[in-house]
Amino acid sequence: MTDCLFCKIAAKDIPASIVYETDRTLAFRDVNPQAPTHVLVVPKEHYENAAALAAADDGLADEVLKAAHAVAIREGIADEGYRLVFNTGPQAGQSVLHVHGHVLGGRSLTWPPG
Ligand code: IU
Repeated sequence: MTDCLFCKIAAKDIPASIVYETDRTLAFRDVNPQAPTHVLVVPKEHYENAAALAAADDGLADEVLKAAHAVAIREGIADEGYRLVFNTGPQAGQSVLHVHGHVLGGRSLTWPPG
């Protein structure tokens, strides 16, 4: 998608702090981190949100989930625990319409979210 920020990051047309990559996924640091570790995991292919990714039915959602856990291991937060969040749609506050999982950790996280 030509006008999508995360498509441009996935294509390396816009720089990002990349922490993990596979053929079909990319993980990069959030520019406005909400925790000591705050990494976004995206499929390189454009899907608007988690619902659209889940409907893709080609194993890509599984790859994104595995990439998120690989990021947690690399960041050293897999054992202590981390949060994986997919804001989906306006009421959840999704602001970038290219599905992304937030991998958050490195501090104690409160619940419920705001
Ligand atoms: P959201 O779930 O759509 O609200 O999350 C979008 C995230 O994308 C948010 O945490 C932003 O800080 C982050 N982000 C980014 O990392 N780089 C950017 O250029 C832009 C947003 I715009």
